[in-house]
Amino acid sequence: MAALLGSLLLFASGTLRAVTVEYDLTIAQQAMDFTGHTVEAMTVNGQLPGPTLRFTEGDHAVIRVHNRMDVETSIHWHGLLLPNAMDGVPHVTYPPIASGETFTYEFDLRQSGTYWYHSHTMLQEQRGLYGSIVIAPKEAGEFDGLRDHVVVLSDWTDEDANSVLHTLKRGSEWYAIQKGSGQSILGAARLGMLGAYFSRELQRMPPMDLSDVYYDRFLLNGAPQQSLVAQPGEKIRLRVIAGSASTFFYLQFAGAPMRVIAADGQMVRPFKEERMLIGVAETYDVIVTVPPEGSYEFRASAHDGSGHASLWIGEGTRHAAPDIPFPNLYVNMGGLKLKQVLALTPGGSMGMPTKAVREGKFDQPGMNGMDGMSSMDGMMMPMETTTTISTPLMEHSGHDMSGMDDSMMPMDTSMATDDNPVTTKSSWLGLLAEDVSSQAPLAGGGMSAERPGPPYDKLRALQSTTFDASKPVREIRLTLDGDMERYVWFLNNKPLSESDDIEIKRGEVVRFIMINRSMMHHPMHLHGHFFRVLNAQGEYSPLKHTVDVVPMTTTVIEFAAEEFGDWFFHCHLLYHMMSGMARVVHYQDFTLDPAT
Ligand SMILES: [Cu+2]
Repeated sequence: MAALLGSLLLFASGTLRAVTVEYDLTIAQQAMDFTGHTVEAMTVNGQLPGPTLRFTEGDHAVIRVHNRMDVETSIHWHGLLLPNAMDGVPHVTYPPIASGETFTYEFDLRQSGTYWYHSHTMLQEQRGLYGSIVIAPKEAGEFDGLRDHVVVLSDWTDEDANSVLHTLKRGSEWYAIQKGSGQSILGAARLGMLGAYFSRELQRMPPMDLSDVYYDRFLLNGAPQQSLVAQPGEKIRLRVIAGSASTFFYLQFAGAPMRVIAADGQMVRPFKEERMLIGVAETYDVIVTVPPEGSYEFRASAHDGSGHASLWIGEGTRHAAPDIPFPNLYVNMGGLKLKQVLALTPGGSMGMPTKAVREGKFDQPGMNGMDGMSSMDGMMMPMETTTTISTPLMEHSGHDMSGMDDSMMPMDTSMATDDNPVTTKSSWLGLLAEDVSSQAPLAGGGMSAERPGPPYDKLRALQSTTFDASKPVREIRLTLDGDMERYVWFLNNKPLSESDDIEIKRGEVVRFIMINRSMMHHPMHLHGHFFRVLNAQGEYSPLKHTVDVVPMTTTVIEFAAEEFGDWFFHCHLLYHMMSGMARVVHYQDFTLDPAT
């Protein structure tokens, strides 16, 4: 009895200590100018990105989201552990916030670190609905005395995002669907409407034109260039958030290598990095030390080389970060175009046929596949050179590769005179080009040292992250595929609309084996959980909420199924998510609120 009383008192005092922190976020359509043209953006409290929400671990958050737009909206808290009904995915965890309505989120903060929030409705994230979350730990750690500065990276196009997707799916009935349903595509999916939509698309959608879309600007806290006053010798903790819709960035500080201390909000054993790749929806905390004199550039370069955004730290003479070698590409595959090569999946499966996948042949983390590429012998393969081409900011024109040395052609030099450079006019093409060119079997040399992949093998958790060995393990194998001709993206060869939920049980350890048979990076995000990314650190494998599954590789993640609910699991490339690359992870016996 005494023990019981003791625990009750402890509980009571814990409750008393909890501080309630309240925010009001007003979402509105607002004219903004990033390019010299005024277009309508979507803002939070009149800002793009939205305000930084600051809390301390253990706080009770009350966040009222007011929708002043003429369309429905939603806000999802990316990376936060919270009750399912507070997760903010329309038609999955709650009804959308209708025009003129307010939704009040309320939850306890069970974690600390750098996170972010964004709309989960249609393509609104591309239009500006995102912002940062900083949660201080209950007890200050080694780095908490440092000054911190939030860095939200994003990509901007003046083009309406629906028209971007329309272009990607040219010939589709996207607008009809949108008008007809008046709901998000997720909602449509829940209603089973998308099956018909996609089957129509699969029959009649003509091939996309890769060169129609590009980003006008890359933004750092809402502008291409920012500066930060700092003292020589000062150490600053940058909380870097990739809030972009579809852009990965290379991060580099001109002053000295960065010290990486956290990934996806979780502290890791610190390590130094000269240049690092951040995937869409990931966060990294890095410490930079301001050199004795001058202003030093912290640069975020778009993965495809089409531009960058900068934070100039310190005052005086400017010292720029180096340009990153352009992802050069040479494609002439015996009449095949790049998009046709990419369209080889899932049919060709790039050397990873479904039968072999089912037999578990590709279950180990790391590089895979490409056996099937032998049928393409004699064709020119894309490749990456290490030539640095200095491109002016936002220069989208193609680059001339006529000076390319024949000896650099890895597979078929007989075609070297038939120069047919692919221009990198579009971000999409650039991303694709990068994906193709960075593949070891294709490029002959893998990702170059100057264009590294994600730094996952260096991420080491501070404590062991293994689970109780007595728990049952559920293993789920997922192939990541795409059909570029139709611009449909799949998990296990099915888009969201044609698939069942992924069912799991409370108390299990769930292991996802993700086998990427496509030529694109897919930053996969699981709502409401942290998962271990199995890597070189073994027992100390890091905990993340988003992981880039690199082209032609297998990534294995594990999580404890302890967060009851229906949780969205999807590729965080916005247009992939909207084109089918998503699932609902459903806990057995969980029932949705009927209003949802
Ligand atoms: Cu994807």
